[in-house]
Amino acid sequence: MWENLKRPKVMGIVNVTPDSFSDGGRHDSTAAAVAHGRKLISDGADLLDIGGESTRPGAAAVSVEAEIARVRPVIEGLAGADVPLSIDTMKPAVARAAIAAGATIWNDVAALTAPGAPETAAELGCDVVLMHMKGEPRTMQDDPRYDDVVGEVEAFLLARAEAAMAAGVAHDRIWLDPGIGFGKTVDHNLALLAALPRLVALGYPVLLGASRKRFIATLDPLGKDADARLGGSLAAALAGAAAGVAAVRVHDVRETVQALRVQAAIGG
Ligand code: 8Y7
Repeated sequence: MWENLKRPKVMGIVNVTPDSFSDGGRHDSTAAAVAHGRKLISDGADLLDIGGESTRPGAAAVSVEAEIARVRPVIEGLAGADVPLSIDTMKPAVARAAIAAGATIWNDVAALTAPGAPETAAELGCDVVLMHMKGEPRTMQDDPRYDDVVGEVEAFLLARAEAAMAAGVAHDRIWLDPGIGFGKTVDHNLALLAALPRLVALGYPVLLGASRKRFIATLDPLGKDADARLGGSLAAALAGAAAGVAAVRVHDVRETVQALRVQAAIGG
C-alpha cells in the first residue's frame, strides 16, 4: 500500500552559524536551532544534519572550540527527539564531541581527508558520509575543470571509501555523496545528477544535496534568491529518488516529503 512505499529518507538541514539565525547570543541561536530542528521533525524529517561551519565560498574559518560550542548544545537539545542526528564537520575533534553528545552520523564534505579523520571515524563507530569536493570551499568555484567529471567523482569516492575501510570503518557505515556545487559548474552538476544511477550501483547508500543550490538559479534566473529555488530543489530530489538514492539533504522538508510520497505512490 502507498502508506509505506520505499522512498529516500529526508535529511533536514539545521545550520548553527551566527548568520543563520538572528542572534542575540549563543543561548538564542541554540534555542532557535533546536526549535528549527523540532519543526523539521514534525514536518517529516527522517534525519537531521547539524552544522556549525559555513562551507560557502568566502566564509570565515571557525576554530575547533567555537565550532563545538555552536553544535554541542544543539545536538544535546535534539538528542531526545527520535531521529538520527548527523554532524556536518570537516574536523575530527568536532565529530568526536558531536558523537559524544548524541549524533550518530559524521557528514564530512572533506571525505575524511583531514589528518587522523579515517581513524577517528573507525574509533567512533559512526556512519560516515563521504562527499566529493574539488579544491577547498574558499576557492572551489574558481573555474573548476574535469576531463570526465563523473569518472573522477566516482574514482575519488571509491578511493575515500577504501581509505576509510583500511582504517577500520565498516563497509555498511559508509555513504557516498557527489557533492553538488562543491567545485562544479552547472554542467558538472547536471552530469552528476544524470549519473546518479551509476553512483547508486556502486553499492553504497548515496546522499544527494541539491537543495537551494546555485545551479538552480543558472537554469532559472528568477531563482536568484536561495529561497526562490524550491521548484528546482524538488525536481532534483525527485530525480535522486528515481535513481535510487538513500537520502536527500534539504531545507524544505515538508514539501520534499510530500513530493517524494506522491512520486512513490505513482510508481507503486
Ligand atoms: C552538502 C553538504 C552542504 C551536500 C553533504 C549547502 C554540508 C551547502 N552541502 N553535505 N553540506 N552533501 N553531504 O548549500 O551536498 O547546503 S552545505
